[in-house]
Amino acid sequence: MPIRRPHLLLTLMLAALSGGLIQTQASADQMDNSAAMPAMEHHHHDMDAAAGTDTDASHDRHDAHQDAAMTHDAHNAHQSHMAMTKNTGKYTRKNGSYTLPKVKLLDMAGQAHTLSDIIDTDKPLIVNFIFTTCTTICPIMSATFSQAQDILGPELETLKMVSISIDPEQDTPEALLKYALKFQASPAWDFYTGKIDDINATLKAFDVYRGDKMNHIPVTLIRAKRDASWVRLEGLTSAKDLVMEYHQAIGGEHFSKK
Ligand SMILES: [Cu+2]
Repeated sequence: MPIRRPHLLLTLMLAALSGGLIQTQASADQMDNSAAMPAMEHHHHDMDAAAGTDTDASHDRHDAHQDAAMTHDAHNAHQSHMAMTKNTGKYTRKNGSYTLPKVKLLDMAGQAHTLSDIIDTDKPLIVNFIFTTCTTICPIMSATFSQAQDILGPELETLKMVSISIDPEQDTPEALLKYALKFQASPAWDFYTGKIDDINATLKAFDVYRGDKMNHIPVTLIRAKRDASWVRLEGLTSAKDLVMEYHQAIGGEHFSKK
């Protein structure tokens, strides 16, 4: 597969190597699964399933596998997710303005950045909220971001895409790194995690906090520039729709140059 960010792969391999020096049995198992190149190949399949329209088969398998373990509430949330995944291409759009908390988030290398440093950029922003172990809407949203990169092409250099984890306990910087590689994230697309309180404060500020990751909603936020209000898309967009919404949001001054 084409690796858009060879430096990410290198970081991942270095992380695996340094982990190897002080490995426990559990981490050794993890490394075996994650660091080896052949393991990456399996992810293609996941992504293809997520990107395609017919994911019913994987849903059924997923339902069967989850039924035993899930609580009633979680199961209901899961079912509503399943309903949502069948609605790709139906979304709502509204404007939003959000007051962001003074928190720090961690990038894929484990470096801390203030949320305002991440968000306060002159580049247009596209932001979503995901967790790497999600088997429902997040792989679809991430495949959409991945495909949007292809549509945007050279225009990618003029914008920033940001995915913020809603599951900071599972989503270590290394987990995000693997996820970024799986979805062929370009240098324009960054992933962040952080301390639970900081992540929750961030999610609350963007009105995407739903108390439990199983209840999360598909939200994509687009901001044309620093002082502009946000365009809030709720629901699953196709990559084409996302790019169309992005171009609409950044408006004439960028768009008319094309
Ligand atoms: Cu999800």
